[in-house]
Amino acid sequence: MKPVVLVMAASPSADVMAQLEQHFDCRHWWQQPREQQAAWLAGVAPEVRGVLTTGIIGMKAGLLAQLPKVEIVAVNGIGTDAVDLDATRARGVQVTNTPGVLTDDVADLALTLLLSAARRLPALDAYVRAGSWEAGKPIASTRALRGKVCGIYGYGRIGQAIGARAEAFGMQVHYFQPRAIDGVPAPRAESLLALARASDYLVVAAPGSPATHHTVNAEVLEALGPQGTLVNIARGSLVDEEALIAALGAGTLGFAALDVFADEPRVPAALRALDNVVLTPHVGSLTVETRHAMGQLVVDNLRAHFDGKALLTPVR
Ligand code: 8YV
Repeated sequence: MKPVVLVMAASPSADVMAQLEQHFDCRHWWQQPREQQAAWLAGVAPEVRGVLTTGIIGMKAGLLAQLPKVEIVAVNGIGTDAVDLDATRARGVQVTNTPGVLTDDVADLALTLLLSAARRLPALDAYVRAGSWEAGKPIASTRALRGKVCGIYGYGRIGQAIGARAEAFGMQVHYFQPRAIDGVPAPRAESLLALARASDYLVVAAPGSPATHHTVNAEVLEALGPQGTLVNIARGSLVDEEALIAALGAGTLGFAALDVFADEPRVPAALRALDNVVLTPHVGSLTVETRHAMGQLVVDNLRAHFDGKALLTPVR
């Protein structure tokens, strides 16, 4: 008998979905109409042995408590901040994620956002669409990237991939994270505040956790300054969103380029109304290639677990 796996969200890869059906008895939560999801879940929960979830849905203690036979939670993403790891550990439930395979695409999106902010891409796009070019309306010059400081908050795999790309654009890379990294040429700032003071662009690439919650606060935003730009491709929880909206509105922060938000998919109307922002809907890893690779890693971890083999990418 195939193990019952609760699938919280579909993969865009048809091949991944076919493999899931081939190897597991899949129960698709995401296919249920919203108002029926709770009753449907109560019906399938007693048989569930594995869960496929996302970095955003994660695994809350409440859902875990409903799954008496669950053995493994496979996260289709790198972030595990939405998984109650204390609860999974207490139950002896294995957790896996998808490190490595999404690094390049997330770093590419960080640079896409940084460049969009630097060259004011949304305003230029609107200018052409509105016929302002033909009407001969003025266009403001933007600032070059070369020589500017790109501060990277969180200098792990993704942070370093962002650094390599920023250097290719002639930027100077500095970083901050609590633990210094040996053997990297980029200087480490003594604090996040010091990094913000030194940076023209501050890119957030640290994991979401209670320790990083709202660490990008009013003081850090003020230190980044009226000519500064905040880029966030990590988690909305790291940034005090109210302080960010206030700083952007007052012009004490120049610009923000954001892929992640405090309460996704809800983006505050006050943020959407600002013209010194560029906003994308949490799509750092959303390419055909990366979503396939992530889904494949999820399938491989689930198969390894149910075949009694070592997990490929366990979360410890
Ligand atoms: C995904 C992410 O969008 O990897 C992460 O932690 O936030 C993203 O790659 C998310 O997991 C949804 O699948």
